[in-house]
Amino acid sequence: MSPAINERTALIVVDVQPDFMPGGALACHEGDAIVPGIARLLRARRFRHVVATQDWHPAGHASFASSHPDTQPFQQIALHGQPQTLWPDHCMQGTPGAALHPDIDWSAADLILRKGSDPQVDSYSAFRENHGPQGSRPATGLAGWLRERGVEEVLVCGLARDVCVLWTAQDAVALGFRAWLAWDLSRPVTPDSDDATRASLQSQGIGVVDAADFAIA
Ligand code: VGL
Ligand code: ZN
Repeated sequence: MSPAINERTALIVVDVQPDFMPGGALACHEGDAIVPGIARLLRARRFRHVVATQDWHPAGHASFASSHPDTQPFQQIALHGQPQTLWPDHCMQGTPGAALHPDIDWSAADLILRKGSDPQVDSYSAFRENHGPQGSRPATGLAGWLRERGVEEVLVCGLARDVCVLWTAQDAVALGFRAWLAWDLSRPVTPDSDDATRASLQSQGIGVVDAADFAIA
């Protein structure tokens, strides 16, 4: 099955930013391979509602290994009582690596949603931040934005497949939307994560599609 793309479907393009490209501060495996396909998809204007997210951290962000003494990138620590992977410094506000990818024409994006700007809290999902000091996951407002526009179904693509794309699709379902992940328009930050990602998607009722399944002539 693939999504019936209509006025109740939104496309969510997650974190397609230079820092997640090969050679970038937090490179995704083959992250650049998705850029032409996403550029085509936006150019085709198939979607009535398009959201682009932008990872957008202040210097000294709590998700950076450099903010915690005696830690290394990709190590896990406990933060606000939850496991937190520490990352290299990335997507620092206003830097070229944090820009929306310059090879994509973003004109079709109705909403550009920045996330991760709370210095103490990471934010993978487009819908809710990670756990904060209060224990809850603060909403970004995206669910309300989509609902007020009548959206019932989301198609998620971008980076990273095993982190922000996955969390966004999972939250979409938890918040009552149908969700699909565009597999060939996403790439992981951890190369051997695909089996675990597919298992999570399947167990949560998130469909997997390729761009060809909703192809544009
Ligand atoms: C992401 C790790 C840290 C992502 C963002 O976009 O998947 N991953 N910040
Ligand atoms: Zn980040």
